[in-house]
Amino acid sequence: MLPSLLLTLSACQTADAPTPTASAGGADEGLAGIMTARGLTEDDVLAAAKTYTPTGKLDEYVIFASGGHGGNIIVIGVPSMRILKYISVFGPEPWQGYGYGGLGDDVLYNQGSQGGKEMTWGDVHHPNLSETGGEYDGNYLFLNDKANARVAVIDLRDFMTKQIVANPLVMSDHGGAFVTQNTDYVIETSQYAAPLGGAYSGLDNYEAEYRGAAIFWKFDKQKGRIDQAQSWAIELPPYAQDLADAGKLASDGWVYINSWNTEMSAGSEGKGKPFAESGASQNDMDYMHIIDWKKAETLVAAGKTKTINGIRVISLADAAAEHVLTFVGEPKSPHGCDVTPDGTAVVVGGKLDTHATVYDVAKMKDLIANGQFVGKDKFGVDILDFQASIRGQREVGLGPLHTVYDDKGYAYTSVFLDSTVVKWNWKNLEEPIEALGVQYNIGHITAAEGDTISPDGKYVVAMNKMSQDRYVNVGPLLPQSFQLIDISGPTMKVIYDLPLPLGEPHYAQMMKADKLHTITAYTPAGTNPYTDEKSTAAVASGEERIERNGKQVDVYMSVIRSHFTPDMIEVNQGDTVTLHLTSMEQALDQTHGFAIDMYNVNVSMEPGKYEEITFVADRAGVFPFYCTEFCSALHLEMMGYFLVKPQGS
Ligand code: CUK
Ligand code: CUA
Repeated sequence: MLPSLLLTLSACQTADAPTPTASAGGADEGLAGIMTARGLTEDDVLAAAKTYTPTGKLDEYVIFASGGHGGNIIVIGVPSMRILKYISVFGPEPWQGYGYGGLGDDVLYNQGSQGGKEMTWGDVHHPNLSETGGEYDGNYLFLNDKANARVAVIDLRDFMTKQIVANPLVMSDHGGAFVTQNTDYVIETSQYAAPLGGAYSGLDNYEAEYRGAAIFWKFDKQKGRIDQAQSWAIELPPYAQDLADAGKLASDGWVYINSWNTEMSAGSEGKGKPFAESGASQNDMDYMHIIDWKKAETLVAAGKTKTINGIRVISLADAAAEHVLTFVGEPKSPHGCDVTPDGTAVVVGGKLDTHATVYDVAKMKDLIANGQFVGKDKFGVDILDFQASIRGQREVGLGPLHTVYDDKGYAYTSVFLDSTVVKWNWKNLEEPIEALGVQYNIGHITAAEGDTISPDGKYVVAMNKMSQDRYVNVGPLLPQSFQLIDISGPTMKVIYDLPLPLGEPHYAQMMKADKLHTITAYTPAGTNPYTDEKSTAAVASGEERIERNGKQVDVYMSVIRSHFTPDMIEVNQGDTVTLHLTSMEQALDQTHGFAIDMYNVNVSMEPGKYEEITFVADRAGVFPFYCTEFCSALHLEMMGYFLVKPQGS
């Protein structure tokens, strides 16, 4: 294959380039010369040809990757692996002007506050795209914050965080933010148990009073927001719920959640007990939680709930009695929980096991419907027989975590301890596996259209925790590493390494880029991105003004290449100032910024955007304001003065 590739590439170059020589490595030396000089193999050149994207050409897929404790989303093009954007979600970010006085402050600091505390970071794990009929629809992206138990809604028309919902029940989440196949619900499940609602109780009461929960956030597709009043939750035992997945097609109406602490270890508690590390690893089996959410909906509708911190909760006792919640054993210290594209099976990987276990959805449904249980747990939840619930198990290596799927019936499992991606046939467990080494210690794995009912195959990405020797050493805090893997051929091949230097990605989803329907400007000019409507305070040219009402000063300002109108604002120290900014632009990429020196005020003014900033002019002096985006030849001149007269002058 390579000689023909070489010929093709050389032929393209011969018109105006010298003949390849084997000697040295300038750009004029032709492909063979460059290969020799750079020590490239045929596979390297093939990988480059598969990923290199010439200037002006667009990527076929976009990845939305969690930014881990960076609290953001990283948007990456595939196959080029070019980073396209960071979307700030749970932390302030200056480029997007998020968290520096503008309208986004309400989302970040008000909606996002927990227990009266402003949260300025998040630990994000599982981005999930909205779905219609089990396919990504390109409308919204949801994201969980493990650290502060929150869920965010990102609008994919403008890639902005539009809502943060603070979970009022649990202190920590992990299984989220997963969507049902028509995005009726965004699901968030707890991780570390605590008394629901945030009350105090000592660790001696762990079993009696600590709990987990699964929260079903109702998504209003019309408004593009979670409707908290229509949302509800299910109380769960304190078993450290882990990953979750929503059923689809054959399993629509069901949710599956792993757990890893059925021992109910609360750590050493300073009493010589084992750390959670071993305390939570005693049992050979933990419990997969099988949730019948359609039945749960009927309990909620019938008022069989208690209200905790404003949210309706189905009690653990009711959930057990009504088989809203049923358990089945899962080996050992399970982590990933991934429903197959057809919805007929759920694959679970055990961190301390060597198998991937394939649960059969139909068998589990029948066992529950027929009341065939092998016992109850301490909380009265019925347990299914493990062997009767599974199709089988496949040995995949040490420490299987997460599984994704292609279009040919193969599963791709990330195997942490072995540092491999293992391809196996989840319908024919006898078929030999293929293991590909990755660098190093893979966590999640993502596949093209992988969580839909029709994955594309083509690519998976290994999301590795360690990069070690892969990149130039940038100090002891190393980047994580994504490896793009071509799965279109008979064997898997790593074709690109991408360092991820801002947060530790956990999960990601990869969607066809042509499913996006992104805007290039807010229309009409003066549109508030958070209401989708033209602000009543937006101005047209000629309407700019400054209005004073006692100590309240309202500035109605237009923003257009290359000036702000008005460009001089004079107030008295102690005045409350509200700036109403209207971008008059509509042209592609004609973005301005607005920052006031020394006032920590900074917003981004994309074309047509309305922004609003309220602050107290508490420091007297002369403060230039200026445009932060290099928008024109006279960008530096796009400035003005904010004058604050000292008190009593
Ligand atoms: S988790 Cu991090 S690698 Cu939060 Cu989905 Cu498995
Ligand atoms: Cu507007 Cu620079």
